[in-house]
Amino acid sequence: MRTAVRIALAAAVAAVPMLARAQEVTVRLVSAFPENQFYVKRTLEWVEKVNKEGKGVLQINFIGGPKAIPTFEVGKAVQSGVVDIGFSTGAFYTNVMPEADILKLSETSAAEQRKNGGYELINKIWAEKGNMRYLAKVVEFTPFHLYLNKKIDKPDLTGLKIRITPVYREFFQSMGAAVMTTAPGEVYTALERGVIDGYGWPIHALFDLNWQEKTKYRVDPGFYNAEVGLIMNLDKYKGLPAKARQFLDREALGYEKQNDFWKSYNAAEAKRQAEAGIQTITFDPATAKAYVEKAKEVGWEAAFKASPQYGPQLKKVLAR
Ligand code: 173
Repeated sequence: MRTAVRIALAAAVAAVPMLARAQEVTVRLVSAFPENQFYVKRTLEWVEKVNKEGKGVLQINFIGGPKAIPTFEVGKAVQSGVVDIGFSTGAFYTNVMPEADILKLSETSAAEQRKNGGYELINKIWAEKGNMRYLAKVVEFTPFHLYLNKKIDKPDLTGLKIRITPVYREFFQSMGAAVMTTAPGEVYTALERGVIDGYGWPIHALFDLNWQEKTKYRVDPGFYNAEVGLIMNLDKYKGLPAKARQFLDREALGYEKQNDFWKSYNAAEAKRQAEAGIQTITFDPATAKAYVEKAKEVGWEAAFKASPQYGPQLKKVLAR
């Protein structure tokens, strides 16, 4: 072959994958939860699957956890487009919009919210107030609990200092607690130094951060429903090529559809806590019922106050 022809051919062959690559979009993801948390490990497995199936279409680049962007700044980073996707719970980005924390009051499932208008409403609010697309909820069916190092015999937290996020604020304050907001990454040290007498946290993921070493009691029953989701900068989402956007929607929904996983995981985690020597504090049935009802009442009251516009609309699709 003549050199010129050979060069032209080689260029044509090289151009094929280049064209395919030109279509491929890479998005950047950060986690508001510490990298050593099981949540993140599970999400990275999902990212690996996405990247394998998304060759030539979409790739996700995991930037890191709170060392990259602090826990309570992830929402802002997604809103402004500093990063494309955030892995976070709503309680961590109430600085973007108070509605974010209302998702903890979900009694209907994410699957039900996809059908009852909830998913559309959430996306209307997230777009309008947060410049975000709510891609999927990937933690649910998970109650929060109060964990303590001092024993109580009734729902009275007077004189106790409790670590919170917005999730627990009004409820714990209604029981007389002094509260202190911290990111998950700071709880271990606060416990170790005796700065706090307890903390709010889901039934699971205590062991990820070694808190079992510094925790004596879990108060039962649990309350609310932990929500962790994937949120995306709206401009970035809208700007994706249609094929990439549809692929991402499908993959995110596939992740959400695995949420039943948490039911068995949570049962195993409760058992593991007992085996680690964490004792449960329980109340008589009437007190336990009143405790859960109070959480709910206080939660919705705060939600309506924080968002007179969307609180009532959210209640219609989240509450049973
Ligand atoms: O306690 C927390 O940090 C918190 O608000 C939360 C919310 C969802 C899942 C895990 C933790």
